[in-house]
Amino acid sequence: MIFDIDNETLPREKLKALQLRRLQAMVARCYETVKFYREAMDELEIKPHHIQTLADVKLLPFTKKEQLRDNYPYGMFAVPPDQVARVHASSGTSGKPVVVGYTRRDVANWGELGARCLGAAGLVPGDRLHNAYGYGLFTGGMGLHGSAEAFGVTVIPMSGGQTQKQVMLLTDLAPNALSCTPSYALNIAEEADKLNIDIRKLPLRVGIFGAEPWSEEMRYELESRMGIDALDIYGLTEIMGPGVGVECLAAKKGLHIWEDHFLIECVDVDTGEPLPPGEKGEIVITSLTREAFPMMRFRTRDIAVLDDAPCKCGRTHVRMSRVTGRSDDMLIIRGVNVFPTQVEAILMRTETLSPFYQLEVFREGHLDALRINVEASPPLYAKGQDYMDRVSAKVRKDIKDFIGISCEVKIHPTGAVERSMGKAVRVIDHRKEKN
Ligand code: DLL
Repeated sequence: MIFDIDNETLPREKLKALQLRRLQAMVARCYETVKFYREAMDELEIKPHHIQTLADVKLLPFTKKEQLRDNYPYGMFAVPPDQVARVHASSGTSGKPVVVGYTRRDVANWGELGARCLGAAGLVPGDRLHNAYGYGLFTGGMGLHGSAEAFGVTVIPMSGGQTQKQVMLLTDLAPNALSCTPSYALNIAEEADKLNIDIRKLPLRVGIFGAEPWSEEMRYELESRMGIDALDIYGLTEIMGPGVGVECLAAKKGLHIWEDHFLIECVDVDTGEPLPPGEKGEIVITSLTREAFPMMRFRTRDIAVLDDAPCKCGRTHVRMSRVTGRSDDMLIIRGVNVFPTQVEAILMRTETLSPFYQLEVFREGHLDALRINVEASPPLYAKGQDYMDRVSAKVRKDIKDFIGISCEVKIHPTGAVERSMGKAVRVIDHRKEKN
């Protein structure tokens, strides 16, 4: 269902004209109201009137996460405190979080864009959404909650954790859609198995999964295990929570980014130069309508590819491929670049393994070494160590053949790998530990 037919199917020429008008207004407002942006533009000798075409966006300075931290907590806000309706914040595991503000209109826009996402994912008003993203400063819970209310579905604000209770409510309240991270969905599916509940028999139809990288193989796992369509949703604290873009059920091929509200670029990670559609690079986002916390060319560090070909769902908004990973999650093992999702894809193609895994990186002498911890499916475990050794050798060979790295593959019994309640921790990097 298309929630906002006029805007979601706006012809691209009109969409671009709208983007330009909004970009010009946004740049002028940032220049006037946010000292950080004014100084950054002055340094490059760029004034708001230099933005004459959409391509001129490349004249503007990039904004990096460190700069947001430096302006903690309110330095990047573009409205007076009495106009800020709500704040959210990044998890801030490494230092101070980034605090982000929303005006009432920002909150309303977020709801509308989230509602578009629910429609694109195949929900219809009257459906029920079980929302298992965490509520709080993290944008997942409140974001999907607002989307559900704007769209007109019943929201079950479960939040993350209490996995047994999740299964009970999925069974008893009969929701049609589940929103959570893909890794947590797996955790829920496993809990249901333990409780002898067949999720595939429930009315659950759609999964709205995001907030962490996941692979097509993981989609297949979740869809077959839960009897649902699993769709990808994207968002980030600094720009707007979940709802910046979503996959449509019709094509299931890339996430439509709502371009009337966001100007999306893909740039070379090293040089920052814009790349044409079809080339893989870092996603850079400029918000076009945010009032409280406008963002100019935010370097997301997310690696993806853009595709502006028409989509069979009828939406005209550009599509972004799955995010394969963050540039800062990329491991460099003996000179080869590896994303955890690449390893995930291979593990999940190995049927005798369970889809729970974690990578450990450490130093062996002067070289980096990778250990992959993964769980055996119960039947594999029952077959004993010799058999598991053979599976492990096969996975090692596949990883060598497909990714090009040598690694150790350690197969553990069920439950050995930590279960995720939200974003899964895929990599433990012992190189960062002090000796
Ligand atoms: O994760 C917002 C969100 C909540 C998105 C619920 C989707 C669903 P942050 O905690 O700020 O915000 O993390 C943002 O998570 O830069 C990506 O690296 C990653 N990420 C988000 N969505 C996806 C996705 C929320 N669909 C960071 N695929 C982003 C891959 C994703 N990575």
